[in-house]
Amino acid sequence: MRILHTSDWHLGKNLEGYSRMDEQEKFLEDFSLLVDEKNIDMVIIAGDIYDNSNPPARAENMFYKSLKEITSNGKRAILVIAGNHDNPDRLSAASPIAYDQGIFLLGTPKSIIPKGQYGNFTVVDSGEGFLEIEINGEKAVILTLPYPSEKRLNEILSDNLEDEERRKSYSDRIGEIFKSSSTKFREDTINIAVSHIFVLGGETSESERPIELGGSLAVEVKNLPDKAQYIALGHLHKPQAVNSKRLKAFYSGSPLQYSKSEIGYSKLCYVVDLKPSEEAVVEKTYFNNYKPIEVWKCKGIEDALNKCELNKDKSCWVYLEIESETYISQENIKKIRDLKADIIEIKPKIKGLDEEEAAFDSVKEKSMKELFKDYYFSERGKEPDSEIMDLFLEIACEDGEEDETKDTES
Ligand SMILES: [Mn+2]
Repeated sequence: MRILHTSDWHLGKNLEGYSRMDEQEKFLEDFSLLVDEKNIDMVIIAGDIYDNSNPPARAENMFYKSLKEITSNGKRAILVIAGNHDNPDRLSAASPIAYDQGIFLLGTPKSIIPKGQYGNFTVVDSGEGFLEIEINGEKAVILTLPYPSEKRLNEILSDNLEDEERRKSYSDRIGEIFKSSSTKFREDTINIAVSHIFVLGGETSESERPIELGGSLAVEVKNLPDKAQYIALGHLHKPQAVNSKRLKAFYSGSPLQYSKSEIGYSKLCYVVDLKPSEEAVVEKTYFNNYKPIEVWKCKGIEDALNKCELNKDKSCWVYLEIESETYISQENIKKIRDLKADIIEIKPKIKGLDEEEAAFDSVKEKSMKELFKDYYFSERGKEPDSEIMDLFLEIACEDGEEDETKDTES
């Protein structure tokens, strides 16, 4: 059996207000071709399909369109689990029409795929946290753990565990779940697991919303299912293997660069060949990068203008850092933005001052209203209209009433 492991598509995501959906569409077109080329039996998407729980219609549309292409009328299985960015119920809501195509959309750790025929495949056994599927004469037992928030985790455990069990650390509780579902693994089956969790020791980027707060939602390597031949993970945006000599556990990472901390390496997915009781053969397959994120370090305004002129037709997102004696005038900011599209940020590097001092130096003489105007201009290349100005002043003048409710998981 040959599977393809990917994750963290984050469809609908913006980069500081700029939509990435054109790039995401290109990725999806390439991806459909790739699964054909590589003769993939089953595609596994390990969570964070969308960037948030209420994705734009265009993002949902491109997701369904590519699922349809990938599955090719139920000839190729697709297994999708929810990540911490997805709304689990919404993700699995399309199941009634997805099932016929051999597409499985799992929202929560409690989700169960009923036994039966799906497209060209048979789910011969299933329950909370696992399914056994027959694909072209081969059988695979798949442990499924969609993003286990503390709340969702308690929902599975609350029925049959004592208080003390429930107090166990998050990692141990995940370990218990895998231990119990691992009993479904057999010697005559392909044995794999899929989840969206943060494994302790993983290398993070700036574009993941942290799953763990203060480390409490991190999972230790010892709590992963060690009998699995391959563990397909989602959450970290840099592709990487979990640091373990025994396990083949991988983060595929996101298909696109979603922050400037993701510039230094290529994006990819894993193609994995599996046979019962044999070691998995894992191969990297790299994605195209249609619009890289770049940081341009410029010696001064002239240098910045030159770079923009030279690269004005290049497709890329740019963070401009300009060495300067003083802050950068609105006139120059406008010149730069007129020359080159998709400049995300223009940041002066003022000699002899650290960043904070520099920012303070240029702002201390101005009123809040002027500062907002400057900021708006630097971001949008135009002055804010009166409606936006009024709204800003209204908000800014409300005395420090902060929203205390913080959503840590959706
Ligand atoms: Mn993610």
